[in-house]
Amino acid sequence: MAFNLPERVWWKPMHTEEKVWIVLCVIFGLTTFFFMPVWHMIGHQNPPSETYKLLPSQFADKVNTFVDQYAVKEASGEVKTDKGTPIVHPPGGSDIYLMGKQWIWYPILELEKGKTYRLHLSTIDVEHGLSIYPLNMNFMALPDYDYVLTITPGEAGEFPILCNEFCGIGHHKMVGKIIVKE
Ligand SMILES: [Cu+2]
Repeated sequence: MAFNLPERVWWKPMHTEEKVWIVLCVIFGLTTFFFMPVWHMIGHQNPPSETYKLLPSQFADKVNTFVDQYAVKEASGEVKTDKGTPIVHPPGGSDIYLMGKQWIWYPILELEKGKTYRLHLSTIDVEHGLSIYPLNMNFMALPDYDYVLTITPGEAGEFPILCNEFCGIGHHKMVGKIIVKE
């Protein structure tokens, strides 16, 4: 077996087409880079950035008070649930709460189409990601932070909500629901 030395000058000078491509790529990269802050100002696609710091136990208390106040009741007086999770119907314009915990979204929100709500999002254990399906929307949910999203459902139906941050062994089962009524 023989080893051959590489040619002393192994590279070839750049071809004109290759130079053109590199210049185009650099221009494209720089344009998108400098456009980022511009898009932030004029893009109208940033979530509202209202956040509060609070302990997970404080958030859990708020969620429990919210569920007690607005839980949907069966004719028998029992709280209506879906697979064990209570269904909550808050009035339009109110503050509503959604809590991520290993491995459910709690509670199930029943909202009215066209009404605006202030959705408080947080978790009481680890980081979770709120993904409202099939909308292309993802929001990070972090313990110790109450993240407020102003939402106005524009379409009636049932919208599954998924967790999109790996949060442990039951992550794939972490599916909740938002119900929007006409
Ligand atoms: Cu998860």
